[in-house]
Amino acid sequence: MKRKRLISMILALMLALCLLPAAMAAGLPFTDVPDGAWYASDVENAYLLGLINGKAPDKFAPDDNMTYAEAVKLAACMHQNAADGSITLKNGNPWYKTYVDYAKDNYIISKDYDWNAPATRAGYLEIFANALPFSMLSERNYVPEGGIPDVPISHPQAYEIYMMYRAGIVQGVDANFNCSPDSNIKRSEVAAILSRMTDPNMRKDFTVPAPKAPASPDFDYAAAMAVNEYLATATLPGGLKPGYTFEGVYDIYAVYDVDRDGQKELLFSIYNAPVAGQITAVYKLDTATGGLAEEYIGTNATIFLGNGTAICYLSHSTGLETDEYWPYDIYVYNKATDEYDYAASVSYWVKSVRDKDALGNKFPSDIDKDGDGIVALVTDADADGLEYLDGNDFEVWFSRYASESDWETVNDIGWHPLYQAKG
Ligand SMILES: [Ca+2]
Ligand SMILES: [Ca+2]
Repeated sequence: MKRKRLISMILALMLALCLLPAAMAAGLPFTDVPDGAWYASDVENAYLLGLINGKAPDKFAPDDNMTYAEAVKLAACMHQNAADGSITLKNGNPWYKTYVDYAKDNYIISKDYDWNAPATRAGYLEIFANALPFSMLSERNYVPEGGIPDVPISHPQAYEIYMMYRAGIVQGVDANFNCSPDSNIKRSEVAAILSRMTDPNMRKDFTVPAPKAPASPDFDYAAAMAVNEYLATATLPGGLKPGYTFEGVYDIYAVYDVDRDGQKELLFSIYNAPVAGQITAVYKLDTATGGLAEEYIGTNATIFLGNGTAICYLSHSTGLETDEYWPYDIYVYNKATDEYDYAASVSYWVKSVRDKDALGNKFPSDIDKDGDGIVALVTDADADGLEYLDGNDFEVWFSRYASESDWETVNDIGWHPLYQAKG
């Protein structure tokens, strides 16, 4: 908190002592930035800080669009300036290659864009939300999930767009806080974003109202309200309170079609909790009530495979295992009920850890046919009792849940931290 205030003060001093008087004396060289334009002070600020140039000595071209290549150059330079205090990046071949490489190396971007195409507002905000450390984009505005009317929670860039609203970097294109995510960003808007990102004094304070209830059940609305409820009361859909009062970035959420039925689900993974509350839960739209219904609940160490199998690593070992051979439950997605069913449990006995179990039974060397000192203990939901399996027998048994190729399909769930300014 103190440090943030200090940075603001330094910036304010810089502006007050040197930059602003110079600006007033010199003025902007641009003939196409009218004094009364909403973006005039932003252009002045961004230009004087060296963040953006004109398109010609006397033209800023405020209504022109910006390509993804130009956006990444700005983001890379802003990041380098914040990290090193100076900008040493130069053009490459093609000219934007050095900036793209820098942006990837520093986790500003994680994919390639259509570099010569004009950037959309959503694409631009996605890049710039990662151009400064999270701590320099801390939230100052209450923006409930779902509150930006044209950015539903399942929008691919929703997380970054909401972050930029909450940090006061953008406030939308109209009085209803619409974002217009698919329209192309203008250079005037770019100047405003650069100026507000660099100078916290330029950021905007506002509050976005709660989303309006839709006429008919809607996943995006139900998921957004569930996230808002968790942030407010640490309560999950159905009333489960897994952990502690929500206090910061510990828990994560995602919107993702994890069961691959063509519909997205809302996932929570909880870490800010006692061990029993450290869960991952999957919720689908309940079309009868318009709320959410639980589809899966297990530990927060669950891996969802693309074939519908979920491997749920348990929170405790049996004491006969190593980290490499940790016990897990297996769940299988049931298309008919649209829920995950418990299917089996697997634990291991690693002889080098203990050669007798808690009951004094000796390691079953007769079962360890391949002689590697490891046997699997398997419980099937539809069979009674524990069964020892070894080597190839275990591989054959396990293959009903996942083949080698199924492990290549592990869902890459785009988790995001849950955070929110207090409402
Ligand atoms: Ca789904
Ligand atoms: Ca073995």
